[in-house]
This record gives sequence, C-alpha cells and structure tokens, in this order.
Amino acid sequence: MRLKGVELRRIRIPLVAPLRTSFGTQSLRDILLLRVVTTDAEGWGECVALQEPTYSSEYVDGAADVLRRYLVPALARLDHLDAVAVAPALEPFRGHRMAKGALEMGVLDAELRAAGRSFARELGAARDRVPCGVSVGIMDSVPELLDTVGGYLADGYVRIKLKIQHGWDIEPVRAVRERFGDDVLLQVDANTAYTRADARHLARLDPFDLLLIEQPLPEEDILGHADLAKAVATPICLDESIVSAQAAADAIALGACSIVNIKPGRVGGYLEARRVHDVCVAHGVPVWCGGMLETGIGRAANVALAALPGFTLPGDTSASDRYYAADVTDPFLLDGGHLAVPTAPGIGVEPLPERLEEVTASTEWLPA
Ligand code: NPG
Repeated sequence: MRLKGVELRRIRIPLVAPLRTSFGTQSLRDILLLRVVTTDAEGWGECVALQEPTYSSEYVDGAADVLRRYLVPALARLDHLDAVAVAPALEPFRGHRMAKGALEMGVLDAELRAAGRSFARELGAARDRVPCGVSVGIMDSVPELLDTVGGYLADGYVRIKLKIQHGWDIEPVRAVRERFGDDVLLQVDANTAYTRADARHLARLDPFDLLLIEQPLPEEDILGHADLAKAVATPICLDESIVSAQAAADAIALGACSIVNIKPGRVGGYLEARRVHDVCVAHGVPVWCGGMLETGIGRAANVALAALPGFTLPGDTSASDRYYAADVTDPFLLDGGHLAVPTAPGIGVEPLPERLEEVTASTEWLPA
C-alpha cells in the first residue's frame, strides 16, 4: 500500500447543549476529518484537537498545519505504508499526538477496509456491545444539574460523570447522591482545576463513594497526584497526564493513579491506546474509554477500543444524540445503556455524503 493523498475536511457542528468544563465551554465543534486515500482503499480519521489549546497544547489549526507541512509528506515517502509504519515514520516530529493519531486512524481504516477486517477484530475486542456513561458539564444551578442527570439516567446511561471545579464540587456531588441514591455509578472530572494545596478539600468527596476523581492536578504533576492519592480515599484516575504507554507505566509505578482514562487521540492513535490498555491490564489497573465529543467516525473506533477486555469501567462513549442533533454518520443509539460495536470492515461506518457536505466549512487536498 502507498499513500496517494489526504483530504483535510473542516466541519462545524453545533452541540445540542453547551458543555462547560473547568477549562471552558464548548458550544460548537470545529473538527478536522481526514480522508486518507491509498493505492488499496480509502480510510477516515478524526482529529480530536479542539479549536483552542485549552484541554491540551494541541488545537485544530495547529493540527492541520503540522499534517500539511510534515506528517503527510513523511507518509508519502513510504514505499510500504500500513498502520504499524505510521508512528515510526512520524517519530522525528515531536508531540502533535492528536494530529498523528488522526492520520494513523485513517491509514488503519484504509488497511482494514482493504483486508475486510474490523477495528474491533484488529484491536482484540472481547464484547459486541459496550456499557455507556455520560459526561455532565458544570451548570448554573443544582436544580438544573439534577434535571439533566435525571434525564440521562432515564435514557439508560449506566454511569454519570460530573465536571467539577472550585465552587462546583462538593455540593453538586452531594445533591446528585441525595437525589439519585448510592447505587448510581458516579465519578468526577476536574480537568486539572486543582493544586497540591487542595488535598484536604478533595478528601471531602470521600464520603460520596465515587468511582474515581479524574485529573485533579496539572498534566505534568505526577508526583502531586501520587501524594494526593495518599491523602484521599477516592481512587485517582489520570487523563491529560497519560500521553503514552510509557507515561502510563511511570504513573502507575509512582502510585499517581489506580485507574486510567484512555483517549486514542491523546496518546497518538489506536495502536498506542492498545499498548496503554495492555500496560494497565498487566498492572491490574482498570481502564475506560474517554471521549472528545467525536462524530460517529471517531465514536465508531472508540466503541471498538472500549470492547477490549481491560475496559472494565463504562466509558464516555455516549450516544450520538448526547452531542449532535444530526451526526455525520448514522447515529449511534443507546440500547439498554449500551452501544453496539461496529462489525463491518475498518471503523465500520461511513459518513453520510449529504450530511457531510452540509457541515463542511472547507476541504483541502494534500497530494502524496
Ligand atoms: O463524551 O465525548 C464525550 C466527552 C466526554 O467530558 C468529556 N470529555 O475532558 O474528558 C474530557 C471532556 C472534554 C474534552 C470536554 C474536550 C470538552 C472538550
């Protein structure tokens, strides 16, 4: 297989409701999709970088730029292109994991479509459906939060994740526990909003029997998380800090986390995501699949990953209508709190051509 070229497609889709986190509010997704054209087949990649570098240092214009200048030309030079060849070919270029991950996803999709194999089969899925959680943003009031959580529980979501920050942590968690009871699987996500000085404050979450506290401290603060893990009873889960399988192994060895959120874009692709999974399984550390408000394209691949045996906690693999009134693929629908794992070749879904055109802001063809 050789690369013929890559189409960069920028789409803009409004969210059904704004999602507020400690780092900002998302109301519209400006997403970079990649159509990777090879001599054998075409594949789709979705870049999870946000419009602004607020979740991590990556942002969508930066991803498009590095793909155009460096990453696509590096793959164009390969005589034998397959997904395994992508990371070594891109290794000279530092960082930019979300851009690299999107390109590897497109190559893997093309390779698997040509071979008639699904992502699930290739990655080692052990289930044909995955249990789904939902991420609930910071709200203006506790009553509004309780209405929203009640709606998601009625939809069938099997786990609730509350976004937290200073001023929106203990009370919202207490209110959700009081209203919906102790049986609801409940966890919180701080997206790096706290500091080492907040250990005693965060220990006030302990009585609420949370599954985990996700990424309380800054991305680089692994030792801080290790100290915090000794000061609080709730398990610490890392997201932003885990940028590779090596980072996962180190964080686990240092006692910085006992649970890991795996997002393929954050670690540079699905093959590294599987290595993170393998490292965690080897250490007895449970993992779950995070989300970056993906369209059906990225969601399809995430659901396949979430079907691996180490994913023992429900992921942020919500149904399409959690985010989009109309997705760019046939929607992923919740069925008894689960999503079905696609079985068709590659990611197993296709963008709907008319819908894709409707949301497209620009396209650019990068020939090999
Ligand atoms: O379900 O796709 C999803 C989103 C889940 O809350 C979610 N993602 O930090 O994990 C996160 C968070 C997020 C990422 C929110 C990017 C906003 C932007």
